[in-house]
Amino acid sequence: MASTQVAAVGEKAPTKNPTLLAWVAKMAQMTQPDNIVWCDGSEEEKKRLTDQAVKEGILIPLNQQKRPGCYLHRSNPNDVARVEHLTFICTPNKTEAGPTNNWMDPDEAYTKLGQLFDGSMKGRTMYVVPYAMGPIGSPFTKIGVELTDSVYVVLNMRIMARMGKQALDMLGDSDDFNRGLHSTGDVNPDRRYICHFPHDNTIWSFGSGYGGNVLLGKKCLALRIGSFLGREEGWLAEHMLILGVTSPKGETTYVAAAFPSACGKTNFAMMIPPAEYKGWKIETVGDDIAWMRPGPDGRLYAINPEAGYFGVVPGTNYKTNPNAMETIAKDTLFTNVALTPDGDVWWEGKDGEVPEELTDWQGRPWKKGSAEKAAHPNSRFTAPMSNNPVLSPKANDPMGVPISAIIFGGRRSNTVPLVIQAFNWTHGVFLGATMGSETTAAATGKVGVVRRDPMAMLPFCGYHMGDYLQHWLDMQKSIPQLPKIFQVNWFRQDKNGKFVWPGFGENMRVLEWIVNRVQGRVPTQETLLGWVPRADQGLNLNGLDISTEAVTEATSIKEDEWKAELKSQEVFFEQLGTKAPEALMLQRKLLMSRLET
Ligand code: SAT
Ligand code: MN
Repeated sequence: MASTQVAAVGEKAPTKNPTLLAWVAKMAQMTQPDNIVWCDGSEEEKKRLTDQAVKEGILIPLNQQKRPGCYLHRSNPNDVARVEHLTFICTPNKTEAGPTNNWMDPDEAYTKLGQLFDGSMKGRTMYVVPYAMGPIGSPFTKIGVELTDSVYVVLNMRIMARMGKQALDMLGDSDDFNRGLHSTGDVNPDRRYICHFPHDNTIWSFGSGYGGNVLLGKKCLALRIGSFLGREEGWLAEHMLILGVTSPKGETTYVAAAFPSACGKTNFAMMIPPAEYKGWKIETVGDDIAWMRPGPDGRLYAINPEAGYFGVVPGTNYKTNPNAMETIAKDTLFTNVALTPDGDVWWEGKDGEVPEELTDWQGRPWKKGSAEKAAHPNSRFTAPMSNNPVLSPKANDPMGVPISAIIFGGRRSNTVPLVIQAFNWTHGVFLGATMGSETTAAATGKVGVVRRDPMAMLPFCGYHMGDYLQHWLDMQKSIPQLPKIFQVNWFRQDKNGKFVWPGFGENMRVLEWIVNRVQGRVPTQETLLGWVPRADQGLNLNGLDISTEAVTEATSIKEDEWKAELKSQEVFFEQLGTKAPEALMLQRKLLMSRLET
């Protein structure tokens, strides 16, 4: 880009922020876009960019009677999920990134990606997307600016974050913003890199157009860079939903819960309690990310930094998640679902009959009974949280909500019982640290293999996992009123491979027990793993169509399984080397001794 055009970056720009202008000019010099468009987040801009995306075939308008304001996007079939093997933490020192992250030297990464970005926006437009993660004006909120050549990214960022003028105004003249650079490149997996530079508050993403690889506010800023900042600044950036549960008496308890990608965070956050729970209410603060810090009253306060949901579509229906169905009824972008002949969307697990004929997620004709899935297993919706019928009135509260319970939940077909309460904070951190989960389609790679996924943060922790766990332990000192910690598993199976716990809305029963424990109301039973519901005064199973054997199976603790589990935990702790926190090693030893006696 010629220097006169670079000057135009400043002239057309709706800001005088010198750091921002200089950085945009520098990035434009490298990527050489034909145009630079500063996004303001207005309705007019949304319409203009949507029309343009439709004209270019990036978005397919859906039947506007059936789904007003909704569009379908088909990504490149080689680009359908996060790519963990191509995601890097670039710290000067490899140890800082730790053994669970891919590492690249920052100089090497800037050079390598610089070559890819060099001229990558020629013939394209660079969109400057200022965005806020967190409510405007909140002391928790962080500002980011993403430069992207993808109109799909702009339209998604507009839903997922508070984007445009409001973010730019909040930034003012400050130089404290995340510098995100994204180019779709030629969508070649051999030239795909998602690089994080935590010391520079910078993210460079090249060669993808999909989800968590490119919506840089989400996993990249809110979790990887966020966790790094959280450690420096004394807070926690977590892969957690946040919900408020209100009892018929009007008492509201806020809960944060970590589950790996595609394990039901969105469903849990929007759950409708079963008929038995008349008068109870669940409200969503967030469905994926929680930023938590100690508040002035000694409690731990959480905000959801996002403004929308990027949820898994397959399996969503009026039984599993009616509120999600309402949320995606309008103003939603669908990615990689199937298209019906009348211009609606379809996916495996949707309510009603399977249509005879569809266009599949790759745009190919599809017939009922076909062996191939019509929608990609990781197909997604991007929907504004304001569409959610049970959005918490606190979702935009700049101070966030006080968290009384933290839940850790993996996807485990065996070993881990339905619910356990940790003995104390350190033991709770141990439960979170030793979480295992079977892999899902949310990341490329084999599905269904158990991997250690501490706090569901394995793919999202921006520094050494051992230091991260120590940070969790250290946070105890700055939270006088600690939340209680729990572990759950909705995914236990019997020997025929059938889920023993019905899950979804019925998880309300487990949540009620958690609330009762937090409020100090029910007695409990001690086991070697932690506190569990008592057989007599424990889980409310009234009106639940489930056999006693199934409940026994769901809640059972099998010592042989736990001996194997401890072995696999050992491998994980060994990986952390000298950074494995002593307190957690001791927890492991205590559990081992309880198992042996
Ligand atoms: O593609 S995303 O990373 O945003 C979704 C997920 O894996 O949770
Ligand atoms: Mn997630």
